[in-house]
Amino acid sequence: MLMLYQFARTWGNPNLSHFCCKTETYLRMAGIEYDIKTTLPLFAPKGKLPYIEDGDLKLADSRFIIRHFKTRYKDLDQDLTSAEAALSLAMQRLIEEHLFWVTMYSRWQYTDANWQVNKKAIFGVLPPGIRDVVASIYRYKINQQIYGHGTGRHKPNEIFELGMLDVDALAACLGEKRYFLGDQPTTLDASAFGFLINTLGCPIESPLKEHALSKDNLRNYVDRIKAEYYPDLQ
Ligand SMILES: N[C@@H](CCC(=O)N[C@@H](CS)C(=O)NCC(=O)O)C(=O)O
Repeated sequence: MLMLYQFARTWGNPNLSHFCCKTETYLRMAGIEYDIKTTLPLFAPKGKLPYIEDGDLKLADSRFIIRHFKTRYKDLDQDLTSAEAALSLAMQRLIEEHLFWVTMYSRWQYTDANWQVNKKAIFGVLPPGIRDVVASIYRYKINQQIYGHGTGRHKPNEIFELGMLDVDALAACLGEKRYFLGDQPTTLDASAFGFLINTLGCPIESPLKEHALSKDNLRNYVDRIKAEYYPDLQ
């Protein structure tokens, strides 16, 4: 059985990790059978989650994992035109390489209250004796990443201004459609859902969350996809 390694479920959502939620949502949208093992990134082959094991194959990174799902099981993007496929890739990059960092800033740096919520959700599974030490080491490491990406060099209002532009673009791209590229779910929906639920549907408070919540179509989209593909979490 295909095994998905990811963080433990929390907050009543599929996953607190945008990338894990993206990967599991692809599996559900494509109707691929799988099992889950919960773990932490320090045990992952590339030091990040998710990763999968499928027979002898061990694969990390949601992009390579979904490429494997497409060739071995089901390609949700097979009916896209080349222009739609290009739009899908561009939007995924916006979501995963830009909006992601604004949400990371919100969780790991913006307020102490957010950090405490984030810390409990990720490191709460560790024994009390080492929990705080591991959390502090990771917080330092992730904050270095946020700075290295460039996002962490801006003022809070500037960071959120940039993230809100991403949210505006997503809201405009979705419009009143059922899915981002029409009537059927594609990889872009797996990605968008994974990141939107981790922006507007989780207990991390920020101007970015408030802005995303003000977009009725994005809020309804997240609620609809969660209800349709995660009835077990309702
Ligand atoms: N490009 C990777 C990104 C995965 C990623 O950044 N995972 C985060 C959780 S959302 C992680 O495990 N971070 C741990 C770390 O950076 O140490 C993918 O698409 O899977």
